[in-house]
Amino acid sequence: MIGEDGDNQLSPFNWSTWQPNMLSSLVFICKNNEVLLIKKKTGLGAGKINAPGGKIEKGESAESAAVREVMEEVRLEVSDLKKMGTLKFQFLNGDKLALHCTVFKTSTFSGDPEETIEAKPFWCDFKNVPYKDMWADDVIWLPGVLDDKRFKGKFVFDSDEMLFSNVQWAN
Ligand code: 8DG
Repeated sequence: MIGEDGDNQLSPFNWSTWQPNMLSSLVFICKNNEVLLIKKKTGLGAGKINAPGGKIEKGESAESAAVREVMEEVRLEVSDLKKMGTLKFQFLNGDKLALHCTVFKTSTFSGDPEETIEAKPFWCDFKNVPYKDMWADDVIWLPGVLDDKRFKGKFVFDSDEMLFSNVQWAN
């Protein structure tokens, strides 16, 4: 079971009334000890290494958006997605994006990853994940997800700079 949110006094943001203004999903596709990552070419986080994923559209579930985004970005058909956790991001800059992201993992897919206009995919050994080229929070929770642990995380960002992080792992 995932524990209660323990708000840290140091957060520059009051989480008690937090509401997302955008929903998204991410999918970590695993094969043996490798995970499929992408160099994101467009949109939020362009230039960073991430997993396939993106916005949830009206009427979609997090899971169906995840399946659609993987097909759009890397041309793989994924199924049997396991929900590993949730991420809450509050950005203090610009439009003050308040983004909720559902993180999935699967090892069931068909096809070979292909580069698209949105993403350049590559398989990466769990031991060589390029955290320095990823969003600053990923190093906190992705190792646990690759190790099959479930979590909830919340983060405050000013552009690319992470000002606050709080991650709770399932017991
Ligand atoms: P679209 O394809 O949905 O139209 O738009 P996009 O620009 O490609 O993606 P988006 O909807 O803007 O979603 C941004 C993606 O980046 C979404 O999958 C969530 C993910 N993302 C963040 N912040 C972080 C982060 O700190 N770590 C990781 N791993 N992913 C993040 O927005």
